[in-house]
Amino acid sequence: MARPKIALIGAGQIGGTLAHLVALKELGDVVLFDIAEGIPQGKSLDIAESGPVEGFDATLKGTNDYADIAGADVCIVTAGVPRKPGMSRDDLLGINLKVMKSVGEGIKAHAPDAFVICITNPLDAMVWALRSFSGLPKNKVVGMAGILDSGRFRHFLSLEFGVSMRDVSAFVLGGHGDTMVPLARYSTVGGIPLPDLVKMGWTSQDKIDEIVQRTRDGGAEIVALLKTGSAFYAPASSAIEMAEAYLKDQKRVLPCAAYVDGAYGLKGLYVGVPTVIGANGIEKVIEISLSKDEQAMFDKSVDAVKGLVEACKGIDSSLS
Ligand code: A3D
Repeated sequence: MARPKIALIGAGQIGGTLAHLVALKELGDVVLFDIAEGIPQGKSLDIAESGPVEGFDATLKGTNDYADIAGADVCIVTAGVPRKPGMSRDDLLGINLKVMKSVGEGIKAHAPDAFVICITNPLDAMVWALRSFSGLPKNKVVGMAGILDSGRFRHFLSLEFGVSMRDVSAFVLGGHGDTMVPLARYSTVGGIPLPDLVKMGWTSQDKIDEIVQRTRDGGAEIVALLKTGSAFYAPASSAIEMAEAYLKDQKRVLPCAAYVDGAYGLKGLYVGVPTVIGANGIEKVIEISLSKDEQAMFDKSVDAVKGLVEACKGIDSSLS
């Protein structure tokens, strides 16, 4: 059986890291696409030359031609511009919307059967636009954010409790922005929910509140440190987890920016929710019950996403 073909649209910081991870994990052969000439070719060759040392079997091809992504099983989209210190994700909307148009048309023409994972910011609006421009089925186009946001939450919690990150699970809902909703009630250490851990005296509510805020600001914390771009290692790992769930039909329960129509009272909006990912893409959107306060935070986050979607429609009249 032929190896899966994985097209990475955008060969910048995340794209290059994705290519390396795909090869190291032997998930398939890589086509690395970018409009910048030489970058995808150079990165692909560099990673391929690590193959004899790492001992992986995968081919890597760098390209500036969409025809090379033909028949891809998975496309991971990072094309566009990342933010710089002082910028919000939303400041990227105008420029990245144009990029989504060309990427969506490229995927539509050459890889219409792919499972498409969008990472470009502002995430929830860009994945919505990419889905519209590509015309692909809604269960096959999804955004990566929840795994990263909950990964950050898990990391900070493991530091607070002094336990393995593997034993910490965490839940983040809503849009990938300042209004994201980390849910303490559904986050656990060794299966024990955070509110119970506060009652047990292992931590304090103030500490949890601090960690929730640090999670919300997790992207900005890295941007402020790097100064020249945004996070790329953890975002790449998170998207790879989604690609692997699809390629191996793992039925993983993963938080993603999925198309929600009906659940959570939403009518056709991309927003971060728990999902099941398997061979059919997004196979299920899991609707959890929310307390009054949680619902209010979720509604605020949804409103922020709706505002960005409306802004996209204002810029490009072909979107509806
Ligand atoms: P960067 O290293 O700048 O790479 C972006 C690449 O896109 C560059 O190589 C560009 O040449 C390329 N590009 C620009 N326009 C096009 C086009 N029309 N077609 C193809 N390629 C193009 O950025 P990065 O890899 O650090 O980040 C990529 C995106 O991911 C940015 O929008 C970030 O804001 C976003 N991001 C999202 C998350 C989430 O959690 C959702 C996290 C981190 C970064």
